[in-house]
Amino acid sequence: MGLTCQSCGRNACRTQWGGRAEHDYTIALAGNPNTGKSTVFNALTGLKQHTGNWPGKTVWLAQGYFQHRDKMFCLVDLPGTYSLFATSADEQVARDFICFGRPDVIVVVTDATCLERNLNLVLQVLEITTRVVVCVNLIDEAQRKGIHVDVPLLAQELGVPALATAARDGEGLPELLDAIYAVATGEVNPNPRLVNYPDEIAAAIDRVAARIGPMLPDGVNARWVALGLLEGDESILATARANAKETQLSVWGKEVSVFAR
Ligand SMILES: Nc1nc2c(ncn2[C@@H]2O[C@H](COP(=O)(O)OP(=O)(O)OP(=O)(O)O)[C@@H](O)[C@H]2O)c(=O)[nH]1
Ligand SMILES: [Mg+2]
Repeated sequence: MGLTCQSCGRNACRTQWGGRAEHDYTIALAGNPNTGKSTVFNALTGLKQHTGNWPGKTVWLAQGYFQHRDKMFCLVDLPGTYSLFATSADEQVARDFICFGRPDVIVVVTDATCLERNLNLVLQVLEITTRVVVCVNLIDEAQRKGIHVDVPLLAQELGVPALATAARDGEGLPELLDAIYAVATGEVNPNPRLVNYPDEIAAAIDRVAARIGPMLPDGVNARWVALGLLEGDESILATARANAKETQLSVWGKEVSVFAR
């Protein structure tokens, strides 16, 4: 079975967990390649997972489940990506899920040994949603290399929860679970710092976002799609064009069927 935004998204959890519908949340694990996403995924989900091929792409995604306190969570392990301005098929799958899959929380797994490079993706994700948790992984490697990361300051600067983990050893994972829970349930409402664009660009984003906003389903950030279009992101344009007819009715609608092709 292929994994789609529908099968991986909130609806999937509702279907698979039946009566627990109102307690389910979908969490996406995003991050640069090799930051430990799958290690976090395996530690949190254990064997309760399955993989599927993203429709139309030879990209495998893993989807698994875990319970924390009174809530059931569906976790999706995304391919590594440096940027949401996607180039490879892997990156497009990650981009599509982050932008259009409407996860309740996005955990960006970063590498503490080269945090600066990883923050590019973090800032891009913060453009899309406020519901972000930053996981500063490989903190043990950083310590070994004499790199100190001031994680509380990072959280303060970004405006979202951030915590240190050494996922291979399970360190910091209880705190990560608490942060995911807090953001998913709304106990914590992050207030991320956003990029300030020059007035001309900000005005263009507003204009495009106002035009495309009505075509997008709830929870899809029109501002981000506008940014992608203004960047000339061919894959976003192609997605929009390929579905131009349905777009008038329900493309990028609740079913997000555009990705099942
Ligand atoms: N020292 C240390 N190694 C880790 C940690 N987390 C993961 N690793 C190791 O880092 C390597 C990459 O981990 P993965 O979980 O495969 O990384 P990934 O982000 O899923 O990689 P891609 O899916 O290829 O993007 C593996 O060898 C892990 O064992 C950690 O906290 N500390
Ligand atoms: Mg992986």
